[in-house]
Amino acid sequence: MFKRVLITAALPYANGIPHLGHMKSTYLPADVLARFYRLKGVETLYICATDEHGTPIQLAAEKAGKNVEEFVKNYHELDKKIFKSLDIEFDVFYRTHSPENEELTHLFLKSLRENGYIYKDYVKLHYCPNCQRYLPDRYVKGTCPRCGAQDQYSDYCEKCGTTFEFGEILDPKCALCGSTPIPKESSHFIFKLSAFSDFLKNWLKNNKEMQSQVVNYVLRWIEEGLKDWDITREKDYWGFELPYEDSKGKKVYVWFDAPIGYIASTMKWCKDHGDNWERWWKNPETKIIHHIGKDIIYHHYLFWPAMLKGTNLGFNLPSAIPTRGFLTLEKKKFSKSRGWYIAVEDFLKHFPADYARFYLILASPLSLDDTDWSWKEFKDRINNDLVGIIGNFIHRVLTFIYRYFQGKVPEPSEYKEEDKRIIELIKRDIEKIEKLMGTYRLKLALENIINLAREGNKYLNLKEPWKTVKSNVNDAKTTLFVAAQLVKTIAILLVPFIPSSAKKVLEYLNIEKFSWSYLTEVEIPPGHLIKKPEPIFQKIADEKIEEILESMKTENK
Ligand code: B3M
Ligand code: ZN
Repeated sequence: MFKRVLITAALPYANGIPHLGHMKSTYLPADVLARFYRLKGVETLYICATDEHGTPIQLAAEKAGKNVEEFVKNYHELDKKIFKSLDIEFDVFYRTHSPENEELTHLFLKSLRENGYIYKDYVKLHYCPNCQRYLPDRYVKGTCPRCGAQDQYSDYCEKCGTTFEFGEILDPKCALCGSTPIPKESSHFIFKLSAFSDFLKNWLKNNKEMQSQVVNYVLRWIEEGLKDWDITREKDYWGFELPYEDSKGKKVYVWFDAPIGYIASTMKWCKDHGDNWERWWKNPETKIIHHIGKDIIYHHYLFWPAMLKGTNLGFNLPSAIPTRGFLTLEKKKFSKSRGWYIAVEDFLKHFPADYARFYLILASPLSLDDTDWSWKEFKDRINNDLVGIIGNFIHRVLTFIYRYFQGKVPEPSEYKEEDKRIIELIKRDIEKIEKLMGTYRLKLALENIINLAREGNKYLNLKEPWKTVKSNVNDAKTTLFVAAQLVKTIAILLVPFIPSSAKKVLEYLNIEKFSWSYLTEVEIPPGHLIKKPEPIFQKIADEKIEEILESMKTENK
């Protein structure tokens, strides 16, 4: 059994702002899970940071005419705001260009080399004789040997999606000055990933919490043979220096220090809170759960566990790596450059954060499959499920209690079949939902909560307390007592998903303190006074959605 959970979400690069697609695959599921564990009273840390090194960021800063340190700091602040606006509540949102991360990165590099997992080798690189410098992949452009597209980076063709090895790109040119680069050798440091094949295979096969869909992929990669990994870049690269005497000022590749940023950020939190970071990272009682999108499987299922293991310093390995597919927008790929995406800020101009959280979780199965954001479906889910089923049930119960019983939860009499059925259902579903959440199946958990409210509405329709209040007041009292328990249950279960709305419901219920155990251990007692309820959710008008769809068309002409 574990005692505490450390939850991470992939670190966003500090040259762009996460949009709803990123929220869906990574930040929101991780946030819901963190809120779930906090509610359960499990010691929880939810960790994130900006990922600040590497060539694309260096290039973006240059283009913006900014000093790169200033540039990343600016994005760090922007990202922080965006996450907050969607109620994504990190315990710490730190940075990879930090002293803690540098210290840890050096520790990793030293121990891995001492243990024989990092070796020096010579690699061929593009060198521009005119600029007198080695050129990173992104600084060399040429023609794709596969599809013939011109002006492609030397490692990747954006037209046909092929990745290239050194020397494959045709007619390479230096992106800075246009001259033809020549191949030149440089000494680099290589991480011996191949040495971890057996370890990784066993670890993946024996870990019951790993997503089998992903594990199958990764095992196939291992079968095909793992290649060692060049973790060095040249002197003028934006990144940490290597700590070796024989490294001549060369730099650490961004993907080496980025995951170490998870530990560095924990270290930072611990420093600020008088805690010991090793308690979180070197203790089998801590469960470490990384949330990622499907494009970075290789790094998290192979490189990262191999790095942790290879240090021999007693680091925990990840317990689970929930991995999700991307979000499409009206069945087309999100693309920032083409304006085909939804910025969090734009969404929030029209709707509250909880509406995005609600719909995105429903679009967020624990699966690599992409799912779609359709504005029409968004409207339907909000209007039918959130407003029509959940909101309606809650509001009916609260107003009946307010109107017929002066806001006092009535005293029940003997339970009949229908009443017992609801009480049983509550008990059974709390257990079921808890299991689903603990195994990262948040979409199913939320659907189950919607279903509970649906059952609640059926129950009210069957028992008709608005009629029985005149003809059989004891039955009306029993109904509303039981229904009040269900409202409480639904509200607490919703706290991780739509925290601000769920807390509003709890406020109307006049419940100040609550936790997961309150679900099963505490009943709202007869005589408990509730507050005057107001509807929590508003329906979305058809015109609003048409307006949004219209503006997307004009922006995308
Ligand atoms: N910065 C973002 C990405 O590739 C990358 C994640 C790092 S996680 C350690 O999605
Ligand atoms: Zn050049």
